[in-house]
Amino acid sequence: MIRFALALSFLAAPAMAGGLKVESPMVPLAPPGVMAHAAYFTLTNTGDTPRQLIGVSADGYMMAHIHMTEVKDDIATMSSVDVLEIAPGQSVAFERGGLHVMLMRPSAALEDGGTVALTLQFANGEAFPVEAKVMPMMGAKHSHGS
Ligand SMILES: [Cu+2]
Repeated sequence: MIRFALALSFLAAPAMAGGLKVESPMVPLAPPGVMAHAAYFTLTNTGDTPRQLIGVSADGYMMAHIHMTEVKDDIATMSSVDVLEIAPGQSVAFERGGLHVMLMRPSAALEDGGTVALTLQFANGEAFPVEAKVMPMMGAKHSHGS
Protein backbone atom coordinates (compact mmCIF):
# COMPACT_ATOMS: atom_id res chain seq x y z
CA MET A 1 0.00 0.00 0.00
CA ILE A 2 2.72 2.44 0.96
CA ARG A 3 4.82 1.38 -1.97
CA PHE A 4 1.89 1.94 -4.32
CA ALA A 5 1.27 5.43 -2.97
CA LEU A 6 4.92 6.37 -3.39
CA ALA A 7 4.98 5.15 -6.98
CA LEU A 8 1.83 7.08 -7.75
CA SER A 9 3.12 10.33 -6.30
CA PHE A 10 6.32 9.93 -8.30
CA LEU A 11 4.36 9.59 -11.53
CA ALA A 12 2.21 12.58 -10.72
CA ALA A 13 5.14 14.77 -9.72
CA PRO A 14 5.37 17.92 -11.82
CA ALA A 15 8.55 18.66 -13.73
CA MET A 16 10.96 20.40 -11.40
CA ALA A 17 14.56 21.51 -11.70
CA GLY A 18 16.71 24.32 -10.46
CA GLY A 19 14.02 26.05 -8.45
CA LEU A 20 11.44 25.98 -11.20
CA LYS A 21 8.22 24.05 -11.45
CA VAL A 22 5.87 23.67 -14.40
CA GLU A 23 2.37 22.31 -13.87
CA SER A 24 -0.35 21.17 -16.29
CA PRO A 25 1.46 21.90 -19.55
CA MET A 26 -0.93 21.47 -22.46
CA VAL A 27 -1.48 22.39 -26.09
CA PRO A 28 -5.15 22.65 -27.06
CA LEU A 29 -6.02 20.33 -29.92
CA ALA A 30 -6.45 22.33 -33.12
CA PRO A 31 -7.72 21.16 -36.51
CA PRO A 32 -5.16 20.38 -39.21
CA GLY A 33 -4.22 23.43 -41.25
CA VAL A 34 -4.20 25.83 -38.32
CA MET A 35 -0.77 27.45 -38.52
CA ALA A 36 -0.56 28.76 -34.97
CA HIS A 37 -1.04 26.81 -31.77
CA ALA A 38 -0.73 27.85 -28.15
CA ALA A 39 0.78 26.21 -25.10
CA TYR A 40 -0.48 26.76 -21.57
CA PHE A 41 0.95 25.88 -18.17
CA THR A 42 1.69 27.30 -14.76
CA LEU A 43 5.29 28.25 -14.08
CA THR A 44 6.41 28.66 -10.47
CA ASN A 45 9.69 29.95 -9.15
CA THR A 46 10.32 27.67 -6.19
CA GLY A 47 13.83 29.00 -5.67
CA ASP A 48 15.02 32.00 -3.70
CA THR A 49 16.28 34.19 -6.53
CA PRO A 50 14.29 36.01 -9.24
CA ARG A 51 14.24 34.26 -12.63
CA GLN A 52 13.87 35.80 -16.04
CA LEU A 53 12.19 33.81 -18.77
CA ILE A 54 13.62 35.16 -22.02
CA GLY A 55 12.41 32.75 -24.64
CA VAL A 56 10.98 29.42 -25.64
CA SER A 57 11.55 26.93 -28.41
CA ALA A 58 9.37 24.04 -29.53
CA ASP A 59 10.16 20.87 -31.44
CA GLY A 60 8.15 20.69 -34.65
CA TYR A 61 7.55 24.41 -34.98
CA MET A 62 9.40 26.99 -36.97
CA MET A 63 8.90 29.64 -34.28
CA ALA A 64 7.77 29.93 -30.70
CA HIS A 65 7.22 33.15 -28.79
CA ILE A 66 5.95 34.30 -25.45
CA HIS A 67 2.84 36.36 -26.02
CA MET A 68 0.44 38.36 -23.94
CA THR A 69 -3.17 38.76 -25.01
CA GLU A 70 -5.00 41.80 -23.80
CA VAL A 71 -8.67 42.38 -24.43
CA LYS A 72 -9.93 45.93 -24.65
CA ASP A 73 -13.44 46.75 -25.80
CA ASP A 74 -13.88 43.16 -27.02
CA ILE A 75 -10.81 43.39 -29.24
CA ALA A 76 -7.97 41.01 -28.43
CA THR A 77 -4.43 42.08 -29.26
CA MET A 78 -1.27 40.08 -28.74
CA SER A 79 2.14 41.45 -27.98
CA SER A 80 5.51 39.76 -27.58
CA VAL A 81 7.03 39.45 -24.14
CA ASP A 82 10.82 39.75 -24.22
CA VAL A 83 11.55 39.19 -20.56
CA LEU A 84 9.19 37.71 -18.01
CA GLU A 85 10.46 38.22 -14.48
CA ILE A 86 9.28 35.71 -11.90
CA ALA A 87 9.93 36.53 -8.27
CA PRO A 88 10.80 33.84 -5.71
CA GLY A 89 7.59 32.05 -4.77
CA GLN A 90 5.66 33.58 -7.64
CA SER A 91 3.47 31.52 -9.98
CA VAL A 92 2.75 32.74 -13.47
CA ALA A 93 -0.19 31.29 -15.37
CA PHE A 94 0.04 30.88 -19.10
CA GLU A 95 -3.62 30.60 -20.04
CA ARG A 96 -6.21 31.35 -22.63
CA GLY A 97 -6.82 35.08 -22.93
CA GLY A 98 -3.58 36.03 -21.19
CA LEU A 99 0.03 35.06 -21.22
CA HIS A 100 0.70 32.16 -23.57
CA VAL A 101 3.36 30.44 -25.58
CA MET A 102 2.58 30.93 -29.24
CA LEU A 103 3.68 28.15 -31.52
CA MET A 104 3.92 29.04 -35.18
CA ARG A 105 4.16 27.00 -38.36
CA PRO A 106 3.83 23.42 -37.20
CA SER A 107 5.56 20.80 -39.29
CA ALA A 108 2.78 18.30 -38.57
CA ALA A 109 -0.83 18.31 -37.41
CA LEU A 110 -1.57 17.93 -33.71
CA GLU A 111 -2.76 14.55 -32.46
CA ASP A 112 -4.98 14.13 -29.43
CA GLY A 113 -2.88 12.57 -26.68
CA GLY A 114 0.40 13.54 -28.31
CA THR A 115 3.04 15.78 -26.80
CA VAL A 116 4.87 18.93 -27.79
CA ALA A 117 8.40 19.30 -26.45
CA LEU A 118 9.05 22.86 -25.29
CA THR A 119 12.24 24.33 -23.93
CA LEU A 120 12.00 27.38 -21.69
CA GLN A 121 15.07 29.59 -21.80
CA PHE A 122 16.16 31.66 -18.86
CA ALA A 123 18.49 34.63 -18.59
CA ASN A 124 20.93 32.64 -16.43
CA GLY A 125 21.50 30.25 -19.33
CA GLU A 126 19.28 27.52 -17.99
CA ALA A 127 17.11 25.58 -20.44
CA PHE A 128 14.09 23.96 -18.85
CA PRO A 129 12.37 21.17 -20.79
CA VAL A 130 8.57 20.92 -20.70
CA GLU A 131 6.44 18.18 -22.25
CA ALA A 132 3.07 19.66 -23.13
CA LYS A 133 0.18 17.28 -23.66
CA VAL A 134 -2.08 17.75 -26.65
CA MET A 135 -5.72 17.63 -25.56
CA PRO A 136 -9.06 19.20 -26.40
CA MET A 137 -9.69 22.37 -24.46
CA MET A 138 -13.04 22.42 -22.71
CA GLY A 139 -15.28 25.24 -23.79
CA ALA A 140 -12.85 26.53 -26.39
CA LYS A 141 -14.43 28.42 -29.25
CA HIS A 142 -11.17 29.41 -30.85
CA SER A 143 -7.96 27.51 -31.21
CA HIS A 144 -5.85 30.27 -29.83
CA GLY A 145 -5.57 33.44 -27.90
CA SER A 146 -9.06 34.76 -27.50
CU1 LIG B 1 -0.10 34.59 -29.41
